[in-house]
Amino acid sequence: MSKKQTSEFKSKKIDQLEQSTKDYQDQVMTTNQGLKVNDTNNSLKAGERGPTLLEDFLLREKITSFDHERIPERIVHARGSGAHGYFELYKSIEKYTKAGLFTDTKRKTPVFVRFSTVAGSKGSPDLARDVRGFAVKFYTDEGTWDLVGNNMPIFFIQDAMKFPDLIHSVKPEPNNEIPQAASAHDTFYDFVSRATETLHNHIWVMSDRAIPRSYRMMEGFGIHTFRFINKDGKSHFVKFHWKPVLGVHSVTWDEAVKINGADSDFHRRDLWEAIEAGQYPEWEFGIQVVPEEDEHKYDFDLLDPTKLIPEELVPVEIIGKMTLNKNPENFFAETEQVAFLPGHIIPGIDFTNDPLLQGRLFSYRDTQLSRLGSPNFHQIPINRSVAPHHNNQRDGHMQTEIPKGQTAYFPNSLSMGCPHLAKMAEGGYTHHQERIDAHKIRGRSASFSDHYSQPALFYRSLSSWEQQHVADAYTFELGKCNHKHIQERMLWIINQIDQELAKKVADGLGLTVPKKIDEPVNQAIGADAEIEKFQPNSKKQYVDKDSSLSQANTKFDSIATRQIAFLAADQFDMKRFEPYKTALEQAGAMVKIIAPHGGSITCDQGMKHEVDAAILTTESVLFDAVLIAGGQKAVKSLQAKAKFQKFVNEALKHCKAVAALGEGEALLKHSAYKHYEKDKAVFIDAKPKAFIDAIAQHRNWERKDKVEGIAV
Ligand code: HDE
Repeated sequence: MSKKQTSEFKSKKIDQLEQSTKDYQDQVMTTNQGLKVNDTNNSLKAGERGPTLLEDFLLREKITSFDHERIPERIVHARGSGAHGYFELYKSIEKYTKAGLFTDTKRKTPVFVRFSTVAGSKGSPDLARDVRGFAVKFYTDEGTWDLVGNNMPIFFIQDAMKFPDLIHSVKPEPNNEIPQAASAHDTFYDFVSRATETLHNHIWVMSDRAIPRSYRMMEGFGIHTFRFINKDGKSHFVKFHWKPVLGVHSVTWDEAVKINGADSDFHRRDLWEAIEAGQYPEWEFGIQVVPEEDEHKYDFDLLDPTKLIPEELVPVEIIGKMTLNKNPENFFAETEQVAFLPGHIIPGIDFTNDPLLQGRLFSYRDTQLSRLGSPNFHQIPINRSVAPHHNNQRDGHMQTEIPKGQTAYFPNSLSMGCPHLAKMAEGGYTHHQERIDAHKIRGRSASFSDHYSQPALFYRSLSSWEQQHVADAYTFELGKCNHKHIQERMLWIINQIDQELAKKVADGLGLTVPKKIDEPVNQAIGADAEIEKFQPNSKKQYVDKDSSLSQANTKFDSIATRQIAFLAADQFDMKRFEPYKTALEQAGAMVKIIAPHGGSITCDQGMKHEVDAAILTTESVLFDAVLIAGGQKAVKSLQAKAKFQKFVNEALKHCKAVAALGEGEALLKHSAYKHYEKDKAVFIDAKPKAFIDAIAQHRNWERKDKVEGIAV
């Protein structure tokens, strides 16, 4: 995280956007035609109590505009938040690619990023258990490149043909439109249990990755294998990675459920506020490169998007960094209208035959046509490339440019052949020449048929607390299903991934893991044969564990932007608080005063302190750590409101760092946690550094079993 004063880079994309930005300060109100308006409160009527007149063009303009101000929400990824920034290259990788942004270390390439959930509607809560979209638009000098990825390195399905089925199964059920932004329902598990290619992405969704602490604390992945092409035309396979500088951190499911109620914009607000505070989110950019000759070296197919390349096999090489340093000026104009297309590509990068990627190359342009309403969506300011565009495409709804000249075709002589074709030396895009000699078939490669090895690798690689969270998530999700045969089928399938996991889930559901799946419907749809095909012995173990898959191995070196609740009331002990406040803020954390009432409180030194939130308006789950004020009178006031005790209990239950100053220990003493004195993340009058180090650890999971019984 860099501070605002050290990073005020303004990109050429922002310069371009400023030309379309409108500022209404000190301006008189007008109609869209520039006519000055002196009354926008009353319609034109025949008499004060009479009917409104058809003549009222002011009413008509205002109401018509309002009537049409919604556009269709994205069919998936409807809920999202965006920000501007830039990409910097650490070192040239010209041996792999000729792409300018990856060879010119002097460039700062402007980007716009949109993070999203997948299943929920535009207004759904941020903390749904779901995959997160991580879409990056690079405005490069050679054209716009969109890397439209997710926060998980694999996808649910292998072929675009199944995407509508997947999405129909996870979206609210069609008869009653229930549930919103939730995968815990029958149709999803009916599908997942029958389309076992989904299992790998599915187990990631059961993990903590699906409930991030912040967009700023999650990884991003391009998922598909792409190609890099260097200036000699040589191709390498490549997978793209984003690694957050703050590390990968999540909340617990109990917190997620409560955050959704306490602040359903939790992630959106977090991103916005971090950027406004000058705590710019940063991700390092990494690549996994596989030489073409190694295409068939692995136990999985590089074209199969349900498989990752374990970092133990191919390490990620870090080559650059992305910084987000500017919030949008207008949500609709920028975040809503931005259109990402995997087909937006630049010289030096090319596609592979991954059948999911191939389908995406069609879908995204198609969907923008109904969402944004016209093939001219590239002219919307946020979508404009910084590289100039010239071609013979013309007209259509909302053409905002005025193409000059007599011709709109190629070849022509009347315009001297212009716009003329790019020569290779001028950077014309050419496709990698891959030799294809094949039968036209509707089918799938046998090399895609191992559905269990990588879910098992993922589960094996997790720490014990992460594994417990996965078991809890399966139990919760399946517990919400109403059909026993779906639950049992899922248990049978989880058992193929890990028997201990299946047993835990079965115990939670009050069921047993079935030995055989015997459903009448199986024969009809050929599912028995499918199950036979994917028996556990096909499970391979090409690596024992991959450390990059566990959040226990992430970074724990910063408390930048962490939210610290300081529970305080009038007459709190300022002398004890001051060194904490200074140390926490110097380390980049945000200290918020939570008091019995709003307005301000006065410390024992007679100074007034503005209250950030009255206890009534906030919740423990919105904070990363808790600091309890000292001072007899202040602590008495805190004890007089039961919600302060609940606040502390909840922080303890969620394994967060808690520090009490002086008399503040009384709140800990009365908490439901009896071992607080021996806990490595609970402090009484300790040095601020100890508290800071514990916050940087994110959570003290050693406490997990001891706080199971705390009822909050
Ligand atoms: Fe998408 N996806 N997707 N998807 N996707 C869309 O495009 C689609 C897939 C992803 O913030 C839609 O503009 C198909 C994989 C993100 O605006 C739509 C298939 C990955 C976003 C669409 C996939 C993604 C979308 C809806 C299977 C990760 C949000 C609105 C072949 C690599 C972008 C839109 C934003 C959005 C189709 C699979 C990521 C309908 C057909 C795999 C981050 O076109």
